[in-house]
Amino acid sequence: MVQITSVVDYEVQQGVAVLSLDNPPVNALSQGVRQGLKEGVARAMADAAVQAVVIYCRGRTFIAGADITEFASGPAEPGLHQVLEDMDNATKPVIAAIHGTALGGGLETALCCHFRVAVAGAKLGLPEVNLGLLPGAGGTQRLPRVVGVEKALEMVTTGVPISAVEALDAGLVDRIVEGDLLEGALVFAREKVAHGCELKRIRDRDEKLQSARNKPGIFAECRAAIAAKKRGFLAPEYNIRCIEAAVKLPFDEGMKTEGKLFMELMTGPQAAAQQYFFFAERQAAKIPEVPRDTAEIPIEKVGVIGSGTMGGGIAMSMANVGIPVTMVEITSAALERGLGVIRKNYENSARKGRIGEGDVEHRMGLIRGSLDMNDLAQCDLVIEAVFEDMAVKKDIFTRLDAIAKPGAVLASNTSALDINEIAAVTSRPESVIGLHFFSPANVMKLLEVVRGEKTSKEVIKTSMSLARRIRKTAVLVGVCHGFVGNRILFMRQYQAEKLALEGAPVHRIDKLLYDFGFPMGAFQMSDLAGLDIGWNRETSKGATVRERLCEMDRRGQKTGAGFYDYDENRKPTPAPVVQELYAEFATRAGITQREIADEEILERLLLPMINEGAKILDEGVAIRASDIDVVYVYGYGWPVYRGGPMHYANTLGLDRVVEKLRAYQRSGDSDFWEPSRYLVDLAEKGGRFS
Ligand code: T1G
Repeated sequence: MVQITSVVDYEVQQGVAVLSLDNPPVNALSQGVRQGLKEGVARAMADAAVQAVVIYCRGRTFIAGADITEFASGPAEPGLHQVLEDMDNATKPVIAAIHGTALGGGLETALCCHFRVAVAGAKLGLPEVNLGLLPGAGGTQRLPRVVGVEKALEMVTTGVPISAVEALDAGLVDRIVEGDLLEGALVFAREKVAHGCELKRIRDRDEKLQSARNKPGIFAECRAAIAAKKRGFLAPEYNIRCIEAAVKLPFDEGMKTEGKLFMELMTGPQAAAQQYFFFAERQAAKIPEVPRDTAEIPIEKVGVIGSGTMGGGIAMSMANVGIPVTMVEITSAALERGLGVIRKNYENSARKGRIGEGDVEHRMGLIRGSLDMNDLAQCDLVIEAVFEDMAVKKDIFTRLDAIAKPGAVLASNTSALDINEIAAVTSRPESVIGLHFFSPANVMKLLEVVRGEKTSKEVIKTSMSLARRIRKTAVLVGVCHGFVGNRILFMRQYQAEKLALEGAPVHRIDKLLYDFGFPMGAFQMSDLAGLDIGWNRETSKGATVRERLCEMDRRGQKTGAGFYDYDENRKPTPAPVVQELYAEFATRAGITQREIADEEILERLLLPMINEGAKILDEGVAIRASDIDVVYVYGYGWPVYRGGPMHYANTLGLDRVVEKLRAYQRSGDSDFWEPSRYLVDLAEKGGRFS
């Protein structure tokens, strides 16, 4: 065995040179890996005793891509292109032995091997689009030559990997290896040597491109298919253009197109934001004061109190990963309704092919309904998801405290109320935590884990781990009204209301947020949630536009009208009555309505969000600025290609943010616009949100 670099060694086993990579955690293509591959291939080509080469990775996975941590500093020599060029020109068979995930530059490396073998559980993909990039080492030129243009378009624009079995069918993998991967790869290599094999390079294959030349419409179809989901993103379109180049241009010309478009993306703000977010999402899982070896409470049985929209969605989140749930309601009608909605959701998913037919019954079988809270006595975790009223929640936690077994985690799904106040009615505040799911709870990725003052480290660790298990991204936050997400949202909604009063039409306010990249605007979002949350006809006094709309039975999408009128497909159209109401309220408030510029509208919506984020950091309610960004991208639809409010503030420049806050402060509402002390200090030091 020869150590070529610290992360690559070389050993000849009966005529086959095995290049073993060992660069934890994911064998990313660091400088040492690239150096080792380059020198290892050269050594094998020069070694007369070597008749074939196997590229193998130790640890959890085959190469998972370029080393993203190197992007900021720029790759050192040898560049990946150089390494892959040598490999592509190898004069002896080179076989990639794949397990785990061959992603990005990892798959591009495997595409420069003559053959690829994999274990059945392996996955292969080009997820660069998720980083705001495109495969920059020949992936867009080689992949379509192997799997065909349609499949390649799907893989590069979605970033979703395919299984080894699917790859075998598509011709991307030559053999699925049973048993030991390296052994299987060596057997495959020796067969190739024994029987002789043509060393045809993928770059020289054209048959699959030819069939695409006869179907020029496939690119337009691909663009149409992703238009809605990828609105505002640059990378998907650039990936498509590279695949188009592969079809239209000779290989080397196509490579030039790929290189040019790759650099345009790599040097642009969207890639920077999405690469920032890649690490932000992983940072959120790290809780400095909760060591990795903190004990976890095993969660085998979950109880959910409430079978409404939230309770039902939470129950589904658990059942989706095989965790049995007891869902408690107070009336059988409500319980039946809740279970009926869950079944309907599963049946819809099965009809769309998202889950198998058998999954419907299997998952429904995991959710047991009950009208008796005592049925929660053996649950390891109970999540309360009832009406957003402190008195109701206190009553439930008082009863739950007497029923739940010792050590059970007692969680509230409250979206804003004080977890400490809820914990205080129990004898075990150390076991009480907030698990704030976002609606629909079985779909939205974000889970705000709200720690009380007395919540134990074990309960925090358990909650963060459970989030991962139910395929959610958890962000640990502290107690304040609205925690992180809603507290920041209150600021945006407050300004949206003021802008509407001052004369900005609600549909224009919403369109600016939509064009910024949000899935919908502030008023459309209110219509979706329902204007009557917390509203009561008996006590309503018509004191706000929202109350007046509720009194007019315009309570949002569910009543076919709210801030907008909705057709049978829930398509919104501006409602003149809304503007009339705002004009009436403006007059009553002595406000002279005016034409407000787009720039002012957008600044007044977004800057208060940044300022509130700074206050949240200053108060320690969030651990780090990037956690706030994770909350906003996964919980509120902030466009990931803008990174999140705190990353966006960095791109604006904190000094500019403070200057604009102060300018709005001078025009009134002084307390609201007062810049956070933390933000001002950071800006004065020329700092950024880290
Ligand atoms: N570079 C550097 N670090 C990486 C990394 C990468 N490519 N991928 C993962 N990590 C770190 C991650 O930050 C974490 O670190 C640890 O590994 C475990 O990751 C030229 C330009 C492989 C499916 O986009 O999708 O190739 O927090 O928590 O859930 O065309 O990581 O432990 O310190 O995610 O088991 C293309 C990105 C790059 C793949 C494993 N490749 N990675 O998931 O673990 S661009 C990707 C993933 C490129 C070429 C282009 C996942 C995973 P820490 P993890 P996981």
